[in-house]
Amino acid sequence: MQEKELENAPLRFGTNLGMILELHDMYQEDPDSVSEEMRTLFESIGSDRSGAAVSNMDQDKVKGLLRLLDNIRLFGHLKSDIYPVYRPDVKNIPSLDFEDYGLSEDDLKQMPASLVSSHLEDHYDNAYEAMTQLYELYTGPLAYEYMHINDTEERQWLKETIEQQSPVSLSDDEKKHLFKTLAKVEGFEKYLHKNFVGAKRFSIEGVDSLVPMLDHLLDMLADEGIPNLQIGMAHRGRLNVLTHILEKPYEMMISEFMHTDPMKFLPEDGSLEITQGWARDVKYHLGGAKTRNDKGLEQRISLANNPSHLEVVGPVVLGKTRAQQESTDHTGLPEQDYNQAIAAIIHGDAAFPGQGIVYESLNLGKLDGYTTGGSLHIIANNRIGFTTEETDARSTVYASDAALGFDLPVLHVNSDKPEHVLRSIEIALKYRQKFNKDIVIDLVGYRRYGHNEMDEPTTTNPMLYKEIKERATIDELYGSELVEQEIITEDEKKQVIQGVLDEMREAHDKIDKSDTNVDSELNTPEAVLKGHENTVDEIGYDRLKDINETLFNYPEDFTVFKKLSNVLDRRKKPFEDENALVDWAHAEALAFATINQDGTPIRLTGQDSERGTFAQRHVVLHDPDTGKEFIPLHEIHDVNATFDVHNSPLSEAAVVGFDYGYNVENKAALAIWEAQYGDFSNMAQVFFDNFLSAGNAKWGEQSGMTLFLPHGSEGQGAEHSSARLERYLQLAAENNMTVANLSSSSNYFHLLRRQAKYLGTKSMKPLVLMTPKSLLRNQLVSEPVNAFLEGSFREVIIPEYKKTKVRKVLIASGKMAVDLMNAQKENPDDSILIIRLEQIYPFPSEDIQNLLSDIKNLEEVRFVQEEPKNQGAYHFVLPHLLEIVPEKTEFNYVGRIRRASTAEGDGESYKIIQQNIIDDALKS
Ligand SMILES: Cc1ncc(C[n+]2csc(CCOP(=O)(O)OP(=O)(O)O)c2C)c(N)n1
Repeated sequence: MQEKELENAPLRFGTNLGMILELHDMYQEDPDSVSEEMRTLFESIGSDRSGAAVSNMDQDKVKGLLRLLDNIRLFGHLKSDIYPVYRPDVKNIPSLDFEDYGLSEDDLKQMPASLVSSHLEDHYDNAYEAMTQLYELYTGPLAYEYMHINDTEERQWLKETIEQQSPVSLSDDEKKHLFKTLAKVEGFEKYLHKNFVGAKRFSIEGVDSLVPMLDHLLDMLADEGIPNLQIGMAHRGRLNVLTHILEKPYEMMISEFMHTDPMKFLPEDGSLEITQGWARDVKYHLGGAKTRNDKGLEQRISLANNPSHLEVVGPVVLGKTRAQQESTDHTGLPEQDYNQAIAAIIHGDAAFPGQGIVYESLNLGKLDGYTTGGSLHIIANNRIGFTTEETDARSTVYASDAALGFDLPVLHVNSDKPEHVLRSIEIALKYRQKFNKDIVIDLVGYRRYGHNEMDEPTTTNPMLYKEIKERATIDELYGSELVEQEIITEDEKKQVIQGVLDEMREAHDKIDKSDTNVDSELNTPEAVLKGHENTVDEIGYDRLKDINETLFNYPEDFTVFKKLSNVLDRRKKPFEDENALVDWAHAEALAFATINQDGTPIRLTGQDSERGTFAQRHVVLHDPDTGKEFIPLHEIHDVNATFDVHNSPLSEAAVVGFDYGYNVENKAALAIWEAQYGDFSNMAQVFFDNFLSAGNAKWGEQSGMTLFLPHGSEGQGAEHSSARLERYLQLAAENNMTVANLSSSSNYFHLLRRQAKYLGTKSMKPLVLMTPKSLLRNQLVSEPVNAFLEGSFREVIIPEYKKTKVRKVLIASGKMAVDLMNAQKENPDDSILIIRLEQIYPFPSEDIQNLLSDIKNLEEVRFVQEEPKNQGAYHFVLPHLLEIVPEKTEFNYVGRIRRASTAEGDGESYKIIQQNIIDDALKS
């Protein structure tokens, strides 16, 4: 016991060494003044167990040694050999020279090795030898930052793993394999550089050992029985990873440089899946998936499609990983197996500290709804971003420093020391497997060329490039090391390097230059154009009633909070009284239940989505006495699909990216993200612009992600009024999504069911739904049960009308439509017909045109909206309406004027302005 506590001492007290030393002083004065644990420690320092020498030793020397050891572990990385070129000038680093700790070589030689570390004691005769060894370990080409970690077990484990590792060394065969891999990585870039002069490829050179690192990761994943690797990365080195990790054939890659058809060379065995959209994308954004079987386990390696926007693919990859880890074919919550998949996210050194999405994504790491059991983060650190050097790129010493705040270990490794690079990924994976947490590897290298291969970096970064230009490439460096070690001969080295170039030449020669692959039509596929049909859905009364009853099957030992119980009990009424109505949230619960029954798993996330921002949903109940949770939807009969719901962290971007990725991987699931207020969704704009709306066209990446965006001007000011409907409508084209703003609870029910029906088909597409706020409880939106039993989604809701009476048709959506209906109810006027535009995109031209041509005395069509004229749907619907409004019929806009802000900041002004719009619209 005593022995163990002594062994752990330097690490367990970590950065609190100063405090320990103070306690030691107290102990010397009065042993009872410190805790028992401390007493045990201090007694053992003074005991014979550490050698009689220690008991007689000057206590200050012992303290000096403990301080030095602590500092080696804490700050060794600052003096480490992790920079192949251009060592930064880091000032005011704590000294790690023993003399500065009041110690001489002789002093250290008098002390036992066990004082340095228990596991070094058998290997070294004294503290001097052990300390020197420790110093070399912590300041070598692989350096460590872990002393900041709060969890003692983790810190202890890392310390032992780091300090007890065998020396970095490979067998001769492993060295040869590593050399060959590096030769391929380099040869690939060199061949393209020479043969496609000036073509952008974002060469990996300088951080080449990323590829052997990933290759080694695959070996280890096979040993661990993890079949899926999800990779996310930007442009840098991507072509190399595609070629050497996903084994995209050289012929395919070279075809892309020649603008010939790469698909001709797609392996026939189906092991490589490459999708492409009809609009296509540049080659360094394309992903793919490869099934490999050469590591002793069938492995699927996916590289996510990626837009230019740096780092945004990170959460997408996390979502994809989570989807692969979950089984969703049973009732209740999904079951997650961390060993089904792992994410490896490769970052840029300028982008990692610069882009906030990285921070948002790291924050997902330990959260119930988002964890993937730990991801591997690798910073491909070439020490420059475009032309910006580190001193202008970040305020911290390392590119990785943001990770420290998340209690993550960071391993810094010199990219030109490939054997250490392999060791780094070994430690990283072990840590992930042990603690199910993220870990960061900072792979420190350089960038051989400019940002792309056309740039001349000496123009802007002369001192850095002076060193880089003198640096030999890694195949040469490592090959020469092997020659020196007599593992290969100089001739063999040359042959391997030349062999890669020959192989690429052979592939190049197979490509027919005239076989051009230029498509200027870019036709949208039929299945996409076909879209979603509104077929009649027969639910049946008994089925819905059974669902509704089951929602109240609380467990016997579960108490529902009284106030809430009264609210929920109202949901019994519509099945007891035909005049009682099903409101929005009730309709949603019924939709979720039937969708689950039809076999579709559901995942709903968003800030406070379990309760609902407007206290409307209550999909998770909490026992007020025990705090226990209960999800009534898990009680529904005959369900073989999960219902999962999570309150999200206060992020929009990362969580949207995550759920987009989730749905891309698990296309059969209804993945819904809900904004707290739609206004905040623009924090995730990049995901709507670059993935949701365009992913299918660019990459053939289909998603059926659903967005719930509370929308509506209700006098709450500029920031609780608008989900920026206009943004989605501007992105809408080629049937790429559905955009809707509803005013009926049954229509909501049917739209969710329609969305679910198309999941997993070629016609699946995202749904962007403006959801209500005050309308959640508005009687005009609620409907009786029979509206749910049989029917289909209505893109336009046209009430009954008297053909000969109608003079004016008003078209409005959502809250505006309901406000108009409300006003008309008070002052009925059958010359004015209000039609509700529920689906704005695809625009239901035909339905509206049929109506307009049915009304013989039609004088005017008014489009009425609550959003300012430059916002909302107006600009989108205008050309559609102008096409279908009959020639002699007047067309007018009724609504707010053009405004810079979304809504009035003052509730009283809002009321007056809104009333004016209603009055104007209903003017006969
Ligand atoms: C969000 C975003 N902002 C700006 C850019 C333009 N850009 C492309 S690469 C690059 C530098 C990236 O540097 P780093 O992260 O170090 O990666 P490297 O290219 O050096 O591998 C910049 C600024 C971008 N692609 N994405």
